[in-house]
Amino acid sequence: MTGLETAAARVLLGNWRGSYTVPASGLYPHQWSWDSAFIAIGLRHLSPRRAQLEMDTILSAQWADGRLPQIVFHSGRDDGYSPGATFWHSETIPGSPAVPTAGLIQAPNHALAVLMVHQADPAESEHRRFLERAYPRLVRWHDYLRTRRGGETGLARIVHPWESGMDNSPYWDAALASISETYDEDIPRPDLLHADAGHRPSNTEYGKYLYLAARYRDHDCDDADAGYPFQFEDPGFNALWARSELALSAIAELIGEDAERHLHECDRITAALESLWSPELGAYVARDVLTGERQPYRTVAGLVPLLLPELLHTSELIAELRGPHFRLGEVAMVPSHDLTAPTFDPDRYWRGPSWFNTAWLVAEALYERGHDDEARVLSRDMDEAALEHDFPEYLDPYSAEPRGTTRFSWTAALALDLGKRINAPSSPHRTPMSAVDSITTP
Ligand code: 2M8
Repeated sequence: MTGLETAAARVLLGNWRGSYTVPASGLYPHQWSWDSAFIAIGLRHLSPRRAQLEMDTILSAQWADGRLPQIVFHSGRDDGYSPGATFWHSETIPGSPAVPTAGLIQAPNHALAVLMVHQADPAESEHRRFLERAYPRLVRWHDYLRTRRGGETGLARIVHPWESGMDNSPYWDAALASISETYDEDIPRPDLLHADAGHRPSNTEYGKYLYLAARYRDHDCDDADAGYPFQFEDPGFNALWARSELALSAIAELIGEDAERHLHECDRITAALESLWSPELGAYVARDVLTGERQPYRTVAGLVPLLLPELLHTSELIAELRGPHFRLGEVAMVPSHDLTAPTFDPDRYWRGPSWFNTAWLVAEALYERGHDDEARVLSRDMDEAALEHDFPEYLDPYSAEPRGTTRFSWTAALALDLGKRINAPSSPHRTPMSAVDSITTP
């Protein structure tokens, strides 16, 4: 094993909790939805069975209406995270699963992860009927997005910044500012015990986050609260949905189900994404469903549609990535926000720093489109920063200095995945579990 593989395996083993992986042991001590899918993509190289279990565990927290929850609180306790199991009281909400969860959702990257986990060891996957188990759950998850979250444009809407996974993106600034209410109880910030306040969302933002989450919870998370004040169509979220439909078509093909319907869905969502294209910015942007306004910001979410084979504005997006706003190859990985915007902040969470999951998505898209050298540059950036700074959550794009917490699971998983596939395509596809078992966690 290389140094990166050994170190990444240590992080993933240290954050493993028997049937799932926490994103980081102090800051995020539960199972997060899109984190699990990203983590499984790396974990498959170490142990395809563990990666399958990771996905089985998140899929088994599905609600009766098909949603996959943002967070699963397996311990049933808050464990120093806010808002936790006590805030959500999901056991009182009709349709919630037996395990306590949050009521919100996160971006749908799960079918993509399930397919990649299967591909790591098809024989083992077939033996355990992994795809047969996952497929109906993934179909119900996507049905939830289409029927409960779908709107006139054909895209799915998110009802909370947390659902985008990019919590304090400038996309949400105007909508949050127009909400006069805030959470009227104390705003707990246990996160600040684990990360610098200057790297995290502000208290004002947290007041709005908790107000919106409490309101959603108090309407039984039923998506039928007509006056609900935050509803957005996000390009990253919808692009992952379309890409996951493509993965579902491959899964359906493998198990003898109808693959065509998923290809059509992928095409339908890809076409619908055009309503988020901003000709002025030359970028895909988020749209406020309540005002109809497209948000005037370039963010990394607007680059995620590059993952879609039939995307209309591919060349513009690649030019955007290479140009002054994102400076591919000149700064560390891919900044989460336009480097030239007055709202850019190199330190603060999703308002500028470079993240490993979005670098992976962009590298994957570049690689698939034949831009191997640029994909490798991203992969090398990820490897170097991951090893040098103990797997940081995110980076200042200019200095490549770490921000947020460390020993962060998707950083380890995705650096490992790209390192294996893109940086070293001739190396063996996966490491036997015996090699992993010989590594002791600190
Ligand atoms: C961050 O979000 C959580 C809320 O979901 C938080 O700040 O407490 C985001 O970076 C999100 O994308 C990620 O899934 C989560 C766990 O890593 O942390």
